[in-house]
Amino acid sequence: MATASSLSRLFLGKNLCGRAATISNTGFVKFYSVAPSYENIKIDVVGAKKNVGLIQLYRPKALNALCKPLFQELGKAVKDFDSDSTIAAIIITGNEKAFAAGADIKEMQNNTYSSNQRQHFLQEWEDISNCGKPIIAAVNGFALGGGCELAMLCDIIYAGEKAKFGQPEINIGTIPGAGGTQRLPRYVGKSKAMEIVLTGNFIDAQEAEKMGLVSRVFPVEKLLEETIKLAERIGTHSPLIVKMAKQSVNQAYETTLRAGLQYEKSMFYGTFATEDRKEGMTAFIEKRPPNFKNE
Ligand code: DAK
Repeated sequence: MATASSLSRLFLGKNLCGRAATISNTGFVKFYSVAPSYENIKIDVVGAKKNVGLIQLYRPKALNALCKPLFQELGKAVKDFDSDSTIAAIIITGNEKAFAAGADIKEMQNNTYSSNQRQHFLQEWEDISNCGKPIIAAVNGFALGGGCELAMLCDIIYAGEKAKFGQPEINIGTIPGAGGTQRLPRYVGKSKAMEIVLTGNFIDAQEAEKMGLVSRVFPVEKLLEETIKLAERIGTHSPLIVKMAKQSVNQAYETTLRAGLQYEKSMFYGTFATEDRKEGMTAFIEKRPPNFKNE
């Protein structure tokens, strides 16, 4: 069993600005200093092989409300990790109280229909779904409105046992705008999604897991450690094939079954154009671990 100090050693790394970082005994990221270019997020590279990009939403006083500058920083960090060949997977997390309590209500309070249209309000949210690498949401605390939608934009959601999910936009006279009415029914079915969207009620982590919104629930202090383990496990595979698998699963949400199956078959055939597929099968037959080259 890993001790707190061995875990600290395991995750001891350098952030992208070359500064040392570690995780505290409670499992939360404790940065000795903040990357100077970011004010609303913190980034780090973690895992034994330093191949996991970690993004922590960091507006604790506003429960990580997703203001435009935060989202611009998040979009840039995701893009940078996506194009960094040493990174296998990305984790987005918040803090113990909040993953994110939604888009920033104070920021949008005086918006109008025409200003939203003119300025393509919150358009940058789409950047996250263009990421080719797996993104895992590690959710502790509130994931509400845009916070829940951000988690659903990720490929896998792990939750701490005190996490709370919800689409409470109805309470403030609006409706979800980044997938709450579209992705949520695909995760949990129509009746549950309707209940969540029309009441604004929160659901807890255990219920979210039962519904299929969350894939696993952990004690609060174990969440980040377990999420890093998951990212590291994904990182043992060929990045090229991981990307193809992610694209293929995503097709299930974008198209008909027939078109999706066709897409999957083309991707499967496509893996046979890669060196990594050859290496994977050869290694199996030779009874040795594969040495993937991302080719
Ligand atoms: N925006 C701004 N500030 C927020 C906030 C938010 N969403 N949530 C919390 N805060 C701030 C509070 O104002 C408070 O600030 P001060 O008053 O101290 O300055 C501080 O965080 C602490 O909050 P509370 O005092 O309220 O804390 P409590 O523990 O009592 O309550 C709570 C926690 C999470 C239950 C409560 O804060 C709450 O109900 N928050 C609002 C949740 C919500 O309604 N979220 C949905 C927002 S609408 C789109 C993309 C995204 C979206 C739409 C379109 N496109 C791509 C087009 C998303 C829309 C939304 O998310």
